[in-house]
Amino acid sequence: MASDITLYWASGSVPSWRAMICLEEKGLSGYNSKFLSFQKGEHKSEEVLKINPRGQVPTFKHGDAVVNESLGVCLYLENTFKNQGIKLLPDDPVQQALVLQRTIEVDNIRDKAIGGIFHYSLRTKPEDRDEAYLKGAKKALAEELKTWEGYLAQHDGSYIAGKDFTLADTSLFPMLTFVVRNQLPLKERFPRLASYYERLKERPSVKTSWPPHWQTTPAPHLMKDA
Ligand SMILES: N[C@@H](CCC(=O)N[C@@H](CS)C(=O)NCC(=O)O)C(=O)O
Repeated sequence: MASDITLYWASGSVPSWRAMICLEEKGLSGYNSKFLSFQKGEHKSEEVLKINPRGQVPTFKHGDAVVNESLGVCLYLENTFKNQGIKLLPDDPVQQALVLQRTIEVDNIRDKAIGGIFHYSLRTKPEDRDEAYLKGAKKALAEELKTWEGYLAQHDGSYIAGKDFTLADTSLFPMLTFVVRNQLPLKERFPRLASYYERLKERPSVKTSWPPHWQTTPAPHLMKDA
């Protein structure tokens, strides 16, 4: 039951958003939603550290079951609420493997966008930034997105692992939104990804769980020239 579930999450956390989309897709929108403020350090509170020693989000509880990795949370939800809401993992082993592959491959975008560009830019003073490094990092991100543009071409631009919405979309969409928010010119460079983004952003599970501060606070234009 949704009321037995608690999700600790933070606004702007891509993995938190993935878990939230999965909860919505599985028809569990009545879960206990515990918003944590990074600014106030609430993710390091005793309540969170007790069940997640890293003090990270998302942190998830369902009765006595505790799951801390966002992918673990989504797989747990799919297995526990198999016959409820949207089926996130197909039964066919070949299709399932593709969905899992795409789901895990999203880490390549994360490493390039968040690790390679976002964290570097925010943690390095403008005068200390290595512009040649940043240029290379942006090129690597653009190359990565080209691969995803190609994936969409294989499926007539519907969903990222085929004709149905799956776990892979719950992983890709939040990450893609992060990139769009940082002003990467998706429409000009990656038209299939751009129309995928436009379509999925209207999905009810996505709209209800959109990170609140992303609706009100602009991001630095870190990927404008990627
Ligand atoms: N692999 C984890 C990543 C979790 C993670 O890195 N969460 C970040 C926010 S996006 C966090 O809580 N950072 C605070 C910290 O590490 O202290 C997952 O997918 O759930």
